[in-house]
Amino acid sequence: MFWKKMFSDKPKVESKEEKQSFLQKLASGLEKTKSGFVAKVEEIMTGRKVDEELFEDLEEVLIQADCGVETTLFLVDQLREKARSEKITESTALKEILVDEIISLMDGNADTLKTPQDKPYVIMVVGVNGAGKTTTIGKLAHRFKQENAKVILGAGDTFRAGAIEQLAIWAERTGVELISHQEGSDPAAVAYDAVNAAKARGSDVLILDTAGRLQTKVNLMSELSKVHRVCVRELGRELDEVLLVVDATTGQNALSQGKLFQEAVPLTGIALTKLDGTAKGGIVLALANELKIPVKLVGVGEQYEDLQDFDPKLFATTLFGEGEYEE
Ligand SMILES: Nc1nc2c(ncn2[C@@H]2O[C@H](COP(=O)(O)OP(=O)(O)OP(=O)(O)O)[C@@H](O)[C@H]2O)c(=O)[nH]1
Ligand SMILES: [Mg+2]
Repeated sequence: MFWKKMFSDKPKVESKEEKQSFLQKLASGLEKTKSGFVAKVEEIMTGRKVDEELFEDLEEVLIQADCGVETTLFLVDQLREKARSEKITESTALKEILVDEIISLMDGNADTLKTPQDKPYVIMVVGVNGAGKTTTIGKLAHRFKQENAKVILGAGDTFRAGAIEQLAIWAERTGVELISHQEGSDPAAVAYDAVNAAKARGSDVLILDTAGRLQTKVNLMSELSKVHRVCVRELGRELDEVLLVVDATTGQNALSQGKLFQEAVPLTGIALTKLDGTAKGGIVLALANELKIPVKLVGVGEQYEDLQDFDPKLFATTLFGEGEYEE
C-alpha cells in the first residue's frame, strides 16, 4: 500500500486510548500557559463589571502573554463591540465570546501538513539556532515511520559541530535512513544527494535538516535559498513543505523570524516548539494573526509523541477548559 493512503487514513483509525493520551499530552504541555496567561484572563473575566478598566486590564494581560500589540488591540476591540451590541454588563458572559474570538482568529490561520501527492514527500526545515529543528525532524520521522512510510533524513546542517551526529542518533532511534556529508561541507550538495537518494531508493518521505541561523545574517539566508533551489531543481517541483521552526519562548522575536525567513524561502507552515516551556502561549495568536503562514504543528515536550497537529479549537478548549472537546 502506498504511504499516501496511510497518511490520510491515520486520524480515523486512532484508538480511544491514543486520543486520550494525545489530549493528556497537550494538556500537560499547556500547563504553564494555563496557570500563567489563562489564569490571569480568568481572573479578569469572572464577576467583574464590564467597563473601560476591564478592557484595559485585559489588554495588559494579552500583551504580557506575547499576543502582540496588533493582535491584542484587535481582540479587545472585537470584544468591546460585542459587549456594546449585546449589552453585556458582567464579565463572565464575555469570557465565552473571548474564547470564540480566539478560536476564530487561530482558525483563520491554521492548517495541517499537506496530503502527499508524489513520492518523495519532501519537507525542508528551517529556523534560528536552537529553535528545535532537529528534534522536530526526529519526531516527524517517528510519526511517518509509525505510518509505515519509508523515510530518509538529510543532514543539511553541516555547520554546527555535532549536528550531523545528533541527526544520526534520531535516524537510528527511529529506524530511518540518513544521508550525510562531512562537517563543513556544502549543504546544497547534501540537499542534492538527499533528494536523489530519496528518488533512487523509492523513499516516501525526505526531511531535510538545515543549520540554524540568525534571520538577520544575509549570507546565511541566501545559502538557505540556494539549498531550497537545489531541492526544487532535483525534485522537478515545489517541495511539499518548507517548515519554519519557532521557539514559543522567544516571544515577539518569532514574528520577525517569520518575516525574514519568508524572504529567503517560501514557507508553507510553522512548527511552534517548546510551548510546554512558556507561561505566555499568546504567541500562537500573534503568529496566526500577524504572519500569514499557518501554524501546522505544536511541540509540547521532548518526547516523540510531543509533536502534534495544531487544532485551534482543541487548543483553546484545553486552555480555557470549556466543557469536553467534541470532534
Ligand atoms: N521542552 C521542549 N523542548 C524542546 C521542544 N522541541 C525541542 N526542544 C529542545 O530544544 C533544544 C534544541 O533543539 P534542537 O532540535 O537541537 O534545535 P535546532 O533548531 O536543531 O538547533 P540548532 O541545530 O543548534 O540550530 C533541545 O534540547 C530539544 O530537546 C519542545 O517542544 N519542548
Ligand atoms: Mg539542529
